[in-house]
Parts: sequence; structure tokens; C-alpha cells
Amino acid sequence: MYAQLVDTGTQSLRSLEELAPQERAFQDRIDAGVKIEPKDWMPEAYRKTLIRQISQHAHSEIVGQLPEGNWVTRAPTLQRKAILLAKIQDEAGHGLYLYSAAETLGVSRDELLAALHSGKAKYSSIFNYPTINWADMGAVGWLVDGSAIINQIPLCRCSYGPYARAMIRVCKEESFHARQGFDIMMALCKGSPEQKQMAQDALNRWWWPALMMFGPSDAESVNSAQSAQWRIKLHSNDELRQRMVDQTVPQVEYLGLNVPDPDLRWNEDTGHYEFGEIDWSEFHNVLKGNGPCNRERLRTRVKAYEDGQWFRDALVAHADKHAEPQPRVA
Ligand code: BYC
Repeated sequence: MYAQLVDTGTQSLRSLEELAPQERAFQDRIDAGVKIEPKDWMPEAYRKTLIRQISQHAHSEIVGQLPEGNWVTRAPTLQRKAILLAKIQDEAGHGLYLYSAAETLGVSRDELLAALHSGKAKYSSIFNYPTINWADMGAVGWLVDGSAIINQIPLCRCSYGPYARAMIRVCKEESFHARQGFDIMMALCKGSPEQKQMAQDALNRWWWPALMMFGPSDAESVNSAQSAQWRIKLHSNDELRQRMVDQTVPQVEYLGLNVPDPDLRWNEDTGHYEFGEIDWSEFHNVLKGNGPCNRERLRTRVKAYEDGQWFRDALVAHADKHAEPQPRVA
């Protein structure tokens, strides 16, 4: 199994009887649907789990700008360019809300960014795939942001107040992102046979990586049980993945495209689509840093950070100058 980089100290779920009185009172508050706020007492493992998940989420937002940034200069119309720019800017905003939410747990943004830049921290596997043609902008908005919404809507009700509140605004913006992606796909599918083929090709390449975004299968998910008990996770990885398939297949049909899965079939009895086996070796490989773009993504992020050093220095110098006592004017 891939290593858990953050040791939260939780090895197995403990029953209520096994919890210390303070932990038990904490679990009772969670079970009663009370939001946990930064100054409240919390178990150290809860704090570490949240820092892990929220910071991975923040890193995903800012690394997630890179595959789309690749297409700003080549968007086919001025309107598409303006929409794409606005979307990418939103992702930066999401990163900032999430870093701020993580900071409420007592970790600094510098520490979090150092972990990203050294390759120690994870970010979503999906952003290690290349965007090789304009249809990829459609597929990313539709499938990647679409999957993000499915994962994040429940997080608006998670137990940690600052994370839950950040998610409300993020989800509203993700909804616009998913629609703009589907709009690009619709335009291509109504276009020439070559354009429709571009849309199919993008769907073929993004379908399986989008399903992997939801994480390993429930049987392999090391963090799920404890995160579910703490209401950091409200649905399992497999439940959300199934929701994505059920929601997206009719959209594929509406576009007149084909899901690249020979095993996909509607099950009348369960009311769900059955789908083929995910290639988990590909997922593990991407998590180990060996996806098509892992190295390029990290290099680009580190360079952007280093290139911005003069600006951060200028901000600090400006703040110091204004903090100095001003000479009194007689
Ligand atoms: N990629 O026990 P599990 C976006 C890791 S932003 C990489 O199931 P957990 C967008 C997992 O971290 C999308 N790693 O873990 C942005 C764990 O390793 P560690 C990001 C993955 O946390 C810009 C190990 O595998 N969304 O959509 O219970 C533009 C075992 O997994 C992945 C979020 O971050 C993956 N796909 O569940 C457009 C949402 N999956 O940490 C769009 C918040 C699993 O133990 N995060 N791993 O070393 C979550 O909901 C949960 O963290 C996950 C994983 C469902 C992702």
C-alpha cells in the first residue's frame, strides 16, 4: 500500500467505552452535529487528519491551475479565454480559503508549502495528466470539477467549521466550472466530425483518472473509518464514485459520446450503473510520483514560488515600513 505520510496516531477505531472522558465528550458533540471550531478542544489525531486532508485539498487547487493554465493563450475565442481565466483564478481563491482553514489548526502556510515543494505532501492524482488539446478543457471542467462537486457537497456539512464554511463557496464556484466544461463539450459535439472526435478522445483519456479521484476502494481506504466517525467524511470513496458514474453516464449519452468502458451496464435491480475494474496500478504509480506530469507540475510550482519571492519580500518591507512609528508633525 502507499505510505501514509502523516502519522495521525490512529491505528484502529475505538468504541465509545474505550475513549477517555474528554474524547468521548468530543465524539458526543460530533454525533450531535455540533461544529468543531478552532479554539475548541480536539484530539490530536483529529487535528492532524484535518491538516492532512485540508492541505492536500489546498495543494490540489493550486496545482490544479496548471493543466488549464496551459490553454489560456490558445483558447479558441476571446469569450472562452475570459471564462477560462476566471475559472483558473477561482481555483487560486479556493487554495487560499483552504490554506486559511488549515492555518486555524495551528500549522503555518510556509510549512504546508514546504511540504508540497519537497514532494512530501500529496495533491490530487488527476492533475498529473496532460492537457493536450482544447477538448481537454471541456473534459476537465465537466469530469474533474464535476467529480470535485460530488466529493465536496457533503464536505459543506463536515464537522470542522472553517472547512465546512469554505466548502460552501467553493461548491458554488465549482458548479459554474462544471457547466463551462460541459458547454465546451456540447459545442464540440455539435461541431464537425473532427471536433466530435476530439471530444470523444478527451473523454477516453479523462474518464478513468476522474474515477480515481475519489481515492482507493473502500476496502483499501486506510483513513475512511476514522474520518467517518469524526464526520470529516460523510460518504465512502466507492459511494461517491458510484454517484459520479450514475450522474455522468446520461450526460455522455446526451452528448452522443461513448463511455470508454466495455463493462458498463445499467442494473435495473440496483438502479445503478455497473462499471469495469479500475486500473489501480496506474493510480498507485501516479501517487508514487511517476504519473505523466508529476515532475513537471512540481517543478512549475516551485519555480512560481521562487519567482514570487521578490513580491513577498516587498509586501513584508511595506508592512514593516508602515509598522514603524511615524514622525510626529507639529
Ligand atoms: N490523489 O484512505 P484514503 C479539485 C491518498 S481539487 C492523491 O481513502 P482519505 C479541483 C490519500 O490522501 C480535488 N492521493 O484517504 C481543483 C491517502 O494518503 P495519505 C481534491 C489520494 O483522505 C482545481 C491514501 O491515498 N479534492 O477537484 O480518507 C481545478 C489513502 O486514501 C487520492 C479533495 O482533496 C487521489 N485522488 O480520502 C479543478 C477533497 N485519493 O494522506 C478541480 C478532499 C486518495 O494517508 N479530500 N489519496 O498519505 C477528500 O475527500 C479525501 O482526502 C479523499 C481521500 C477522498 C481524496
